[in-house]
Amino acid sequence: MLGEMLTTAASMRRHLNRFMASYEFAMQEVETKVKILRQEFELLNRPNPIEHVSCRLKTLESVVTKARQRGCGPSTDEIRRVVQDIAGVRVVCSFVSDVYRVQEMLCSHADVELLAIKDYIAHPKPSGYRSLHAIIEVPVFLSDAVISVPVEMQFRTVAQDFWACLEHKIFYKYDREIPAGLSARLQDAALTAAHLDAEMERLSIEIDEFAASSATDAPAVHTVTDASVASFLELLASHRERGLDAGQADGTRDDPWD
Ligand code: 0O2
Repeated sequence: MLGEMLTTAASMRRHLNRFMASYEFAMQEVETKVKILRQEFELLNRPNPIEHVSCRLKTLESVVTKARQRGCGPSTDEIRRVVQDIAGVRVVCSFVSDVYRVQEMLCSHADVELLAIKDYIAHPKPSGYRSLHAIIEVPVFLSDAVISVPVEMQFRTVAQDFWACLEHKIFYKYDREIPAGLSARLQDAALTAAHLDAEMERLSIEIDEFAASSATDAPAVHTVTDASVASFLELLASHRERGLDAGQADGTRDDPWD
């Protein structure tokens, strides 16, 4: 009897480890997507809309608590379907327009399925909370199977993030019952943050317009240095020389870099 229980417990542990690992892998996949996007902007010398990215995985205990609250049975398939924020990736952007742009870029990847969107920027929560949430599903390739794993993505501006992090701390400090006076001040602060976002975006647009009107040349791609252009030209010259040696004296041979 005891032996049977131990075997069951061991197999349950393996199953739960695998279940939680699938979220860890999905989270890493999504984080990599954000990092690649960010690096692409940097490499191409384009203004980077992503300020920072962070990830969090719920503990198994809080997954179980949430599953219970949602009336979920003890099946991991059911929990996967019902509790969709076990893995979370937060992307903090410079401006509100970037929030929507980055969300669209990431959610349009061929391997990403968008399950739900909650726009708390267009429709802030009564607390004042503003963020764009997307529940997505990504494939996770395991040794013997491919599984679709949901990840909750939160997209917000730096100002919205500052507000949400502080409010979150206060929320827990007051054991989820923030006094009315403090709530009202937090709502005011959320509005102030929204005004700040709007003003910073207006300023940024004006600065971009000014830069565009006074620009004399297209920005150089920073990885292509003068030295690397020079070495390419040398290679081209030596290629031409070899072409002549090989009997292409008429110079009609196609230039591979043209
Ligand atoms: P944590 O610790 O950040 O994970 P749910 O919360 O999932 O049961 P719902 O309606 O599906 O309910 O989720 P919702 O409202 O979209 O919120 C999901 C997450 O958004 C929360 O996760 C918070 O991270 C964040 N959030 C939502 N509302 C507020 C708010 O008023 N203030 C702050 N600071 N954050 C908020 P968790 O699991 O609650 O917390």
